[in-house]
Amino acid sequence: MPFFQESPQLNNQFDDDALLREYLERALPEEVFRDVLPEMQAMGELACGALFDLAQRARSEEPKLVHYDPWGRRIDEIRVPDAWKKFARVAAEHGLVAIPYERKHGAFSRIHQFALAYLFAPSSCIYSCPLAMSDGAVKTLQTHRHAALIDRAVHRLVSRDPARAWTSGQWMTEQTGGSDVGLSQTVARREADRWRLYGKKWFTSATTSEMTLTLARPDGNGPGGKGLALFYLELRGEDGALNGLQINRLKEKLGTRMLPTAEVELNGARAEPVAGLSDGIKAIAPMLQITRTWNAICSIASMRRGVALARDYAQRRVAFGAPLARKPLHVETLAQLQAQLESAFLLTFRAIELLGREEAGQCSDAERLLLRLLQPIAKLLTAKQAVADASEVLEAFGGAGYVEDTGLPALLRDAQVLPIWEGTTNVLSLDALRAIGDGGALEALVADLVARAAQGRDEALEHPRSTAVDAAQKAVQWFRTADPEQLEAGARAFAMTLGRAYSVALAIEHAQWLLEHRGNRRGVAVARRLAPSAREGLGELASLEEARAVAFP
Ligand code: MFK
Repeated sequence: MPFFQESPQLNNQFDDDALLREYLERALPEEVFRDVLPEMQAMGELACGALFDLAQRARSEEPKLVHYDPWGRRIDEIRVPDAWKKFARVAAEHGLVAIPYERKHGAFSRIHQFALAYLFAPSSCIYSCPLAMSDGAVKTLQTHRHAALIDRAVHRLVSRDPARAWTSGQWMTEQTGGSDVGLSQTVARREADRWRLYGKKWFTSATTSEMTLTLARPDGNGPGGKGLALFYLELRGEDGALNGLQINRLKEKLGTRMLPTAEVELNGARAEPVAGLSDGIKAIAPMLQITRTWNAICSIASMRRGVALARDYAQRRVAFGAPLARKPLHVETLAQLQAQLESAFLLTFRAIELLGREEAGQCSDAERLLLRLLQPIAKLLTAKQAVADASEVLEAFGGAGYVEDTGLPALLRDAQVLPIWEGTTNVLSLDALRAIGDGGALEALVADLVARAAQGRDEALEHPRSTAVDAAQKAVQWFRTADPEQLEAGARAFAMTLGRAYSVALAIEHAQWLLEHRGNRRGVAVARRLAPSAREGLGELASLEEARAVAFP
């Protein structure tokens, strides 16, 4: 008899997700939970059904850049696969950008939005990217209270009507700039009462968007981020022609291949300042905070998709006389993947809870500081974990995980962008130091960690509690005694230690809730499994001299 392996199957991605359901029941008031439940179930069904099938079928399709029309006119048109348009339609109709601005559920609106995004993202071929930037653009225009631009763009960015909905880009990266955005060379000139931009943007994501926020240096301004200004730009004029832009080429990327990512040349593009004529990096920070939160959501969504597939496959695949689901070492591997997902999930949604409270005007000063610090920590930790987990998930499928037409390799390739865009792990680690430097954020994190860990009243939670509190206190002590060079060298280990210790505290809180409301000890097992991770990382750091000798032998 021929031997075939069975492909993994997905069930409704909401009904099937114990953690998401428990979290929403815990975090939302009962009437809000009841209200959002049908939307979650509908998105959970799309994510395992129509969208999943579409993403699987279309996964090898890519956007095309057409430079000329048949008669020789330069058009620089990016043509996207039909699947991409379908993802756009579903996203608009389900309000994935609109929900936090409609604010139907007050401070809980961000949880509502991001729980849906968590379900949508892994079946969307990275349509989450334009959604992230559009959300960030609304936030930024509203933060700067630019009435004319709000009037012009916001109702389109938050529209639930796919025919009216716009998306936004976020053009920051230049050849000279990269992470060091202050090196950007694009200039802004005032010409006949209009600002026009000249320069090259080296990476622009989802370049089919109708508008973008971007940075340029007004003539006469000094160097660095201070000399840049934040501009609003529409890609096409009323006649449909590009607005003083050329799209030079699409990038050949490792993953995210349905997402059009382009090099764009600005040859006098008309643009509008959003927030004065300097301090552009500071002005675009509200956008970064939102896109980095989306990045964390996409990271945990990728982890969740991987573990869902691997878990299902483990019931089907028989090897060495039994399904993998009965093999102790495989069970152990799946348990570790699930625990890591739970840790990253709780960290991300804690930042989201605070974001929702801040937007509803309910944040205390300490919560605002905590939010500022959790955003880079959640981004960097979840992104790194998503790559490691995707690699583990592929391995759980053996050779099938390495074969293109299973769709599994895309999990790993798409995950690899998560620690890169929106700030690399090192850039984000330094941003965590920047957030702490302003004063109060570290104290706020530790106080919240101690309070949450203290909720674990079950005896079995004592060890995770003391481990998390100890790790955080050691990290604080290290921070207070390190010199500037040590601080920079240790920034990544420090940020990760804080994030892991805080995640253990969140896992303890969740475990206690599960015990009390479900009589279920899974959360206790998760918290105990995660506890050792809080101790990783911040050991003795070598001196720079020593590190240099090793790094450059
Ligand atoms: C799927 C989900 C994700 C979707 C992704 C969307 C597509 C991808 C699009 C992109 O990838 S766009 C490119 C992303 N690029 C980056 O994220 C840049 C990475 N580099 C950094 O983040 C650097 O830290 C940074 C450029 C901000 C450092 O620049 P500087 O010149 O050293 O900044 P500086 O002088 O420290 O800060 C300037 C001001 O901004 C300061 O305010 P003050 O002038 O009042 O002192 C900072 O406090 C403030 N600032 C910087 N980062 C901030 C911030 N404020 C709040 N939050 C932050 N994160």
